[in-house]
Amino acid sequence: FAASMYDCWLKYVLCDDKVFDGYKDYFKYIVVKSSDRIINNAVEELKKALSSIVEEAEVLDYMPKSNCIFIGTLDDFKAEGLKVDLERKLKSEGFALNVVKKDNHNVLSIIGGSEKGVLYGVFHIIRSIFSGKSLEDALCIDNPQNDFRILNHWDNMDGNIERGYAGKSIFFKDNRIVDDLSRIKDYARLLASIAVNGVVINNVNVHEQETKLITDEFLPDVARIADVFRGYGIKTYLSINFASPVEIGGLSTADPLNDEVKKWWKDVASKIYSYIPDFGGFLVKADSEFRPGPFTYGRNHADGANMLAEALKPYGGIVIWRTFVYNCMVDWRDRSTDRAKAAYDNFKPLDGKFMDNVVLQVKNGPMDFQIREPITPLFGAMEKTNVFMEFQITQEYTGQQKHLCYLVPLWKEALDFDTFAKGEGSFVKKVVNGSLFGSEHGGIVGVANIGDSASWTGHPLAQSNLYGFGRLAWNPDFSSREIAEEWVRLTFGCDEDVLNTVVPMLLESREIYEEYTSPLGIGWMVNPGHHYGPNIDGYEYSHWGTYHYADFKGIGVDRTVETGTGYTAQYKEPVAKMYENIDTCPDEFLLFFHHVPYSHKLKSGKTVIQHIYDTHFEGVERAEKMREAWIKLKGKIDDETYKAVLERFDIQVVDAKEWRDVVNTYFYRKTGIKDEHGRKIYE
Ligand code: GCW
Repeated sequence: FAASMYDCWLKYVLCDDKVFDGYKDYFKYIVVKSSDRIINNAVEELKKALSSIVEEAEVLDYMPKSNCIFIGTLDDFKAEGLKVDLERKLKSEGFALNVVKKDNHNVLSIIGGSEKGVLYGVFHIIRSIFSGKSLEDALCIDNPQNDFRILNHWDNMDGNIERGYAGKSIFFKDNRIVDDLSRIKDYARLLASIAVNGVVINNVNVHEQETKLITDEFLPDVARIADVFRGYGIKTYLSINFASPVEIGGLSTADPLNDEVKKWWKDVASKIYSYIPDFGGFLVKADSEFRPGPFTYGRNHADGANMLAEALKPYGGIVIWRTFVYNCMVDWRDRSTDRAKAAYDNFKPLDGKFMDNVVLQVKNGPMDFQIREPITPLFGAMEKTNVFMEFQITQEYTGQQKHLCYLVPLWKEALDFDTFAKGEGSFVKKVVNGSLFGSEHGGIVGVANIGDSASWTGHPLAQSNLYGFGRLAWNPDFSSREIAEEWVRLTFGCDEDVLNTVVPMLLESREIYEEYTSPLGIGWMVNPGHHYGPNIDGYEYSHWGTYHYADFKGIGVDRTVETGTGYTAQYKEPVAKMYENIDTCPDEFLLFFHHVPYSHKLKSGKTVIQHIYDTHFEGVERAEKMREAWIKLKGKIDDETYKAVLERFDIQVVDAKEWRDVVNTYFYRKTGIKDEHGRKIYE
C-alpha cells in the first residue's frame, strides 16, 4: 500500500473492487448544473478520487440518456424536474445521497441543502467508496449536529506554533503571511473532507505582530487565505488583542464602554468585511494568563464581548469569547482558591447578559486538557448563553505527538456526559449543539495539531485525531471504534492485519498513556513550561493553581463541599453528590475530588499506592506491546509512514519507562510502602 503520508486519509486507493462495482455504473457522466466554486471543487475532488480506478468521467451540464451521477443543491435538483422528498429534512449543510429514476435510467444523486452540503455529500461518497462501504449502505440523509465546527490554530506570525508538535506554521513565516498558498489549499481539502467549516488562523495569545492582522498592512493577505478556504466552505476568523485600540489604534483606553473604543472596533469590523465579506468573527482570550481584557477598566466579560459583538453584528460575524479565565498567581499554600472553580465563578453570574452573536468557548475540563478531567460544570449551567466545546487536538499534555494517544474516546466521554441540567438525558453534546437550551449557536472547536511536517501531524497516527475531531463534531454519536476503523481503512487500506492491529491500538492508547503518567485524575506532574516528561512536583510549589498535595500520608485535592474547596457544588444533582461522596466518586477521578491516604481502597480492591505501582508497570508493558505489534506490520504500511511511526514508538517506550520510574520512585520515597509484587523501584 504505497501512498504518501502527506495525503492523510485522502489517498484514494481502492480496497475492495467488488464493493466498487455497485457504484461504477454511475461514474461515466457527472451532471453538474451549477458553476459555484465550492461545487466545482467538489467535482474536482470526485474526479481526482476516481482517476485511478475508472476512465475519466465526462462532466455534463445536462442529463444524458443513461445512468449518471448528479451533483447539486436541492434547488438544482428540483430544476431538473426530479422529485425527492427532502424538504425540511435537509439542513443547509446537510446532504442526501440516493438513487432516483429518470426516464429509463438511474441517477445517483448527491443533493446538498446548500453548496457546502453538496461538498460534504461528495466527500461522503468518496469516504464510502474508499472505506469499502456498499452503495446501499452509503445512501442516506445526513445533517451536521453542530453548526459550527471550527479549528483554532495557535500559530504565531514568526512561524512558531504555541504547543505545536508538527513543525512550523503553514500560514505564517518571518512575520508575514506565506506567499505560496498551495499547502493551505491542500489543508482546506483535508478539512472540507471532515466538514470543518471554520478556521482561526492565529494564536489566542495575540502578540505585537499578530495584533496588526486586523490592519490594512495584513488584511489583503488574510483575504488571500480566506479566499482559499472559501472555496472549500470554510470561514476564516481571527484572534484579536483586546488592547488593540491602545496598541495600534492610538487611543488611550480599550474600555469597552468608551464611545471612541466602540467606534474604533466598528471601523475595524467594516474594514475587515470590505476585504473578507464572509469573515467569521473574532476569537478572544481576555483577562487570562496575562492577556489584556475588560477587567482593567472595571468592566466584566459581557461588557467586553458585547462591545465586539455589536461591531460584528451588522455583517453576521460572531464573537467567540474563551472562558479559560483563572487566577494564575495563587499562593500554593492557600488551599481555598481552587482553579477548577474559576470558569464557573467568572461566567455563571453573567448568564443571559451576552448578545446572541456571542459564544462562550469552554474547555472540556475545568483545569487544562489533562489526560483525565471531569467535565467543566459550566456546561449545563449557562442556560441563556451560547457555548462551544473546546477540545485540544494538539497533544500538549497527552504525549506531544511522540506518544500515541487517540483522543476520540476522551472527547466522547465529555460529549456523552449527562449534566442533568434539565433532568436526565441533558448530555453535554446537547448543550453544545444548542438543542438543550434552544441556543442560537452551537458548535465544537478543536485546537489544531498540524504544522508543516511531512505528515502534517508529526506522528502520522495523530492524523486520526484530526480526522476524529471532524467526524465527531459532525456527529457526536459516531463511536470511537467506527471512526478509528474508517480512518484506518482510508489511510492504510483494508488489509485485515493492519485493521486488526491499528484499530485496537488506537482505542487503548489513551488508557495506556494515562497508566504510566499521572494517576486517578490528578493530572499535571509534568515538567513546567514545555509540559513534556515527568516531574511530580514540577507545578507543586508554583503560582499556577495546579497541585496534587502529596505528602507522606496522602494525596489528592479535596474539592468537596463538606471539607474541601466546595467545587462539587458547581454540578447539578445528582452529579454533585456523586462526586462529593467518596464511595460513589468514580475511581478515575478520585484524586481530582478527594484527598485520601495511600492505603485507601479503590473499587478494584487495590490500595491507591498499589494502583499507582501496577498501572505504571502495566502502562509501560502495554506501550512496548504496541511497538511490537507495529513492527509486525512492516511491509504492509508504506515505508515512510512505517518508519516515522516506529521512531515515535521507540521514543514512547523509553519515555514511558522514565515516567514509570520517576512516579514509582517518588511515591515509594514518600510513603515507604513497597510494591506487593517486588518489582524494580529505584530508591
Ligand atoms: O494550556 C495552556 C497552554 C497555553 C495556552 C493556554 C490557553 C494558548 O499551556 O499555551 O495558550 O492553555 O488555552 O489559552
